[in-house]
Amino acid sequence: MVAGRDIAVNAVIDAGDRALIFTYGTLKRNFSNHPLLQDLMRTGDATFIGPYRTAANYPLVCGPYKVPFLLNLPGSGQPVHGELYSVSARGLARMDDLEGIDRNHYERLPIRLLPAGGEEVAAAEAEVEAYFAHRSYAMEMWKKNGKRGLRCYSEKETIGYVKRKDRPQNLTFLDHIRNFLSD
Ligand code: PCA
Repeated sequence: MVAGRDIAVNAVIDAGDRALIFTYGTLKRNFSNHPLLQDLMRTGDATFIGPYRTAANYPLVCGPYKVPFLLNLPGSGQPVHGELYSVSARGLARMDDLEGIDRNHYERLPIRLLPAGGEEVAAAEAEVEAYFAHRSYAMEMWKKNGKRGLRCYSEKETIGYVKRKDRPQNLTFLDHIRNFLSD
């Protein structure tokens, strides 16, 4: 890490003791899990920082029920666009719960970002984390998608999206993933 870069980050994003989380899927504004962030923003446990994109290429793919997954295979795919939030410890715990961190659905890992728009912050970079597909199925998910990644999870990718409560309840999230991968 270059010292000058740290200073640039702090000048743009004063996150304090809050976590910086890059959202690329259903947590984004106007997508199905955004109400959690709205809740957190109401109580001051989350703040929208702005649109960002990944500094490196990453695969962004859809899995079962059109659930989006960022795969921790840097160099493959495209720069991925999303939204950056700062969140409190309490907010982060709720997001980790939603993303099944302790159930091996997703894993929260560091990612490097660049501002997606706005020339005035073009020199700044931010060190943040994102929810990646768990490593136990990431490579298979990439192959299953024909090694074609999206640049952005947009409205057209949500066609066919099935909310968690509307999925067969006798199967776990990981069961759905296994079925999708072996289909
Ligand atoms: N929610 C998280 C990870 C994938 C998803 O749908 C997000 O939006 O970043």
